[in-house]
Amino acid sequence: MPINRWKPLPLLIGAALAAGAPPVAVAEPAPGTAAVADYYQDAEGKTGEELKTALHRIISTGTTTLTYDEVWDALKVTDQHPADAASITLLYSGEPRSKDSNGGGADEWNREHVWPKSHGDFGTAPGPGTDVHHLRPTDVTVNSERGNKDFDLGGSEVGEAPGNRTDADSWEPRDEVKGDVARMVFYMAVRYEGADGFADLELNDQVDNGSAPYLGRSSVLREWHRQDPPDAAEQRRNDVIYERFQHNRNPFVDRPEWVGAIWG
Ligand SMILES: [Ca+2]
Ligand SMILES: [Ca+2]
Repeated sequence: MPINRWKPLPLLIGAALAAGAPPVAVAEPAPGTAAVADYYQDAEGKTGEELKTALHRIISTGTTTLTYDEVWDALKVTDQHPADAASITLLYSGEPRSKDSNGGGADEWNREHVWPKSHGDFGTAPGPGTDVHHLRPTDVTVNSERGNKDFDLGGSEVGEAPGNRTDADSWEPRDEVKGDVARMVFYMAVRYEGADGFADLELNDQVDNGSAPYLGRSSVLREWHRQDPPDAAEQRRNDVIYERFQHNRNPFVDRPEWVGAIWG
């Protein structure tokens, strides 16, 4: 991995300088910021189930869990439109929408669970249903159209979100967020392992998973991860969640090679 991939936040560069630390970590692999240089220490050198277990422990430790109500305010920060501070970016269309336009109307925005909450029946109690690593702003009716479908290729184009496709049993996001969606799903499979009364969420290679705690198709998601690697905006979102809200990170945004190391 190139070590200059990361663009640390100016704030953290300043903090690192003040602490006498070098402004940019040069160790391989480069972490997101100087503040997370040790974050993945216990996962280094591991693969397979051992890596998954180590990452689960890392991303479940010292975290803050939001309420479903707090998710609104978090998304207004994590998904703020880059050119309009009064708007969020809709995940599936990429378009801006006013932050205040979230009253439930057909052309307002709401909180899409990229891992559908019925897949494992976790609802919106604090836990997987409020985890902003996979919660994103979407148009209300586009959210309904996605429903709880698994991810797969194909179908007809979604009218209100061009580039996305859907049929009776699957949803294909537009190319720009295919990898983002895949990495959110990978995060959920590692973060939730059957603790605190919630189901153990896992990938499989099917559609039509219904209310089982599975989401597919894993082969397609891995391909999307390769086609659409993390960009600066996705890395920045991960940083903001870590620094300001949940104090945990999506390892697959930071270390894309760990997808293959766990799932082949
Ligand atoms: Ca992307
Ligand atoms: Ca799991």
